[in-house]
This record gives sequence, C-alpha cells and structure tokens, in this order.
Amino acid sequence: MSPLMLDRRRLLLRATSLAAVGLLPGCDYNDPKHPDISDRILQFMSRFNDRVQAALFDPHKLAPTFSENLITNPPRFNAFYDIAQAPEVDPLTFRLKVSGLVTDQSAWSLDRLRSMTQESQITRMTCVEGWRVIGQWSGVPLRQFLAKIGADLTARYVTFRCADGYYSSIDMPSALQAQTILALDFLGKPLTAPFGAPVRLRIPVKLGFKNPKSVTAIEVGNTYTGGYWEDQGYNWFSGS
Ligand SMILES: Nc1nc2c(c(=O)[nH]1)N[C@H]1C(S)=C(S)[C@@H](COP(=O)(O)O)O[C@H]1N2
Ligand SMILES: [Mo]
Repeated sequence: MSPLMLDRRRLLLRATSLAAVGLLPGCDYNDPKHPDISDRILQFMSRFNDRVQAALFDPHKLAPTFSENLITNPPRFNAFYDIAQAPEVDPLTFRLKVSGLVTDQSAWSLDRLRSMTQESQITRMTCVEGWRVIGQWSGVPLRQFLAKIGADLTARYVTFRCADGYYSSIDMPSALQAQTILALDFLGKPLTAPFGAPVRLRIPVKLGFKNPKSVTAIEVGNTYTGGYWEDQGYNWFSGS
C-alpha cells in the first residue's frame, strides 16, 4: 500500500469514528439554549464527510457499465412530485444558460448541444429510496462542454438549475469524470419530459438525486450552492 493510500485509510477511519460518535443513540447534543446545535453538528460532520469522500474519489476510476439486455425498460420515474406534473420544455425555444467562471457565457440551443460529439453509456442509477435502474443514456460529455465554454476547471463547484425548480451541485473532479454527460437521449431517442427532457445530467459516480433533470442553467463557481435534497440534510458528495 502506498503512503498516500495509508493516509487516505487513516482519514477514512477517523471520519468513520467521528460519525459513529455523532450517531450514537442516547448521545444528546440538545442544549435548550441552542436548540439547533445538534443539527449544526450533524451538518458540520456531513460537510466533513464530503471532504473525506472528495479525498477518496478517484477521477480515473470508471463506474460499472452493463450489457443491453440488463436495461430497465420501462425506466423508473422519480421526482419531488408526481409523474403527471413533470415540466414540459419546448425543445425549439429551449436555451441552456451558462454563467460564473466561464469565458463564453453564450446560451446553448439543443441543436448546438447535438452538434457536439455524443457519447453513449449503459450505466446504473441508484436512488436513496433503495432502488436502481440500468439505462442507456447518450449526450455530451460534461468535461468537453466545460472545456468548450472556457470554464475554470480549478473551480470547486458546478451547479445545475432545472425547469421544475430543482437544483443540485457537484465537485469539479466528478464533473470532469469521463462518464459524466449532459444526456439528451435515452435508448437512442430524445429524453421524454418525466425523464429530464430536453437535457439532464447523467453522472454514474453519484446517487440519483445528483442527476438533475430538465436542466436550464449551469453555473461554475467557488461558492457552495447545495441542492434541493442536499439542503434538507442529504449528504452533498453522495458518491455511489
Ligand atoms: N429536475 C429534477 N431532477 C431530478 C429530480 C427532481 O425531482 N427534479 N429527482 C432526482 C432523483 S431523487 C432521482 S432518483 C432521479 C430520478 O431520475 P429518473 O426519473 O430518470 O429515474 O432524478 C433526480 N433528478
Ligand atoms: Mo432519488
């Protein structure tokens, strides 16, 4: 084992024991003068946990891929609302906005996104609710998109905002991982509204809730932006 690996292991062990202390039943942080102190401790530990996961993340390691016969068809829908409420985005007037630490802030039409090199993958998506789907998504590798818009690739966060008000953000190394794509197609056909039309993030190295659908804006920056579920206590890094 390399010294780096040893360091990483020690860091992980330390993090695990800290988490264990925090989650010990009967361990009460509730101070009546500071009613939200336990929340803040848990939040602090979750952010610490993010740093540990970021340190352990290997940007060159690929998420598993699967054969066609394992694809979940029909796919499974999930959002913070019912399938009938999924936003309808007009593909003709659609523009993907980009902002923050990028040199080219011009908006992207679907045609322009489709003019970029497309990549296809058969990968698995895991939802925190305890189910998984395997799907075939194709689209523009995010690393190529970020390079194209002149994004500062040393920035900490890439944030995605969606047509339904959903949002999420990811760390730059995960954004640059080879399988992270701005997906336009599912099984070779344009995404349908419930599954993120016209463009969604497909990031197989992260849990389902970090795969925002119907993305309308991408921001690159160094300020933590959280996310819809992240702000409600779900761990931000959430690698899978
Ligand atoms: N815009 C938007 N994106 C979203 C969500 C959402 O509610 N709105 N839910 C997330 C969650 S929790 C999961 S598990 C996946 C589900 O994607 P699917 O419907 O393609 O299975 O989308 C994620 N992206
Ligand atoms: Mo999810």
